[in-house]
Amino acid sequence: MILIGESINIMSQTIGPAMKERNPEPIQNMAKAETNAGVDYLDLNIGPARKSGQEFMDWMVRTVQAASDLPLSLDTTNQDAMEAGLKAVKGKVLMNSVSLQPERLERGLQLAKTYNADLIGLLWGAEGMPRDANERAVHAVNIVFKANELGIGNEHIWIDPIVSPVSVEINQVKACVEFMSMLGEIAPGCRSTVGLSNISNGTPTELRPWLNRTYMIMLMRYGLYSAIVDAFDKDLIAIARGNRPDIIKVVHQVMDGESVDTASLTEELKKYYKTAKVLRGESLYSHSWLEV
Ligand code: THG
Repeated sequence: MILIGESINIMSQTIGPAMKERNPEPIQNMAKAETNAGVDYLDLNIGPARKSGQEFMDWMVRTVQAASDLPLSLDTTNQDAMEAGLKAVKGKVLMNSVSLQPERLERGLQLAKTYNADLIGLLWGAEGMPRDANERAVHAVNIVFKANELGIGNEHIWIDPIVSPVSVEINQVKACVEFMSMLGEIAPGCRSTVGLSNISNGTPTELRPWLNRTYMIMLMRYGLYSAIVDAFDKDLIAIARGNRPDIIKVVHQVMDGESVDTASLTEELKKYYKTAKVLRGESLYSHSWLEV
């Protein structure tokens, strides 16, 4: 799987202020730390960047590329900033993202074409968040069709079905997995990605990794190609790299409705079992789901 480090991000309490002050050192240190943690791309999330977006993204690209050789994912809704980043970047690049709002779609696809960039096709429609797997499917077909019209091949499109927090709406958690299981037939040859940590937004910090890792395993089962992740979660990286088949086995057993002898599981595997039950919608989410 392709892993994209999420930590260079305007919302971050440590990196956000450095970004606003154009202070390169903390950002470059973070870029190096994520690179050493073993991810494949770095996401540069400058947010909406309504003010001086072009200068901001240009500066971010140069700052990070002076510290890391990894390819970048340029994360902004400001299309002028996106274009400035695409101009500044050296090497392979991913546009994060192109969504289906009419005013976004056309220009976003044009930019991808012009700069020969891969793009994340974010399944956010004219009416906002898709309600279920079918609405996601319709959006996916539409964005792939429009991209193909411009001569952009499916291998350049990374579909993002939009992960939403388990603490908010379990049906959306299930819909995202269901959609992943359909994607290969809907858009053959397309790649996929998710903002994985979205699943645990609003959850106590120390518990978030259990949700992130378990949900990743569920999506990986249906061919998830990449994910934007916390590069510093060592167990998550180990799972993504295929080094924890024991964990994957338990999560698959829950997905298949197999009965699991929980008494024979280690404390660690029990946590994955409980978390998988929650993410399947078979136990109710609460902040103390690992205790019950
Ligand atoms: N899809 C796509 N891009 C995305 C998302 C997506 N980009 C943004 C986001 N979602 C993915 N990136 C993050 C980055 C950080 C966090 C979650 C998702 C996060 N950070 C901690 C927090 O906010 O509490 C820690 C912040 C800090 O370092 O202080 O949760 O869905 N295409």
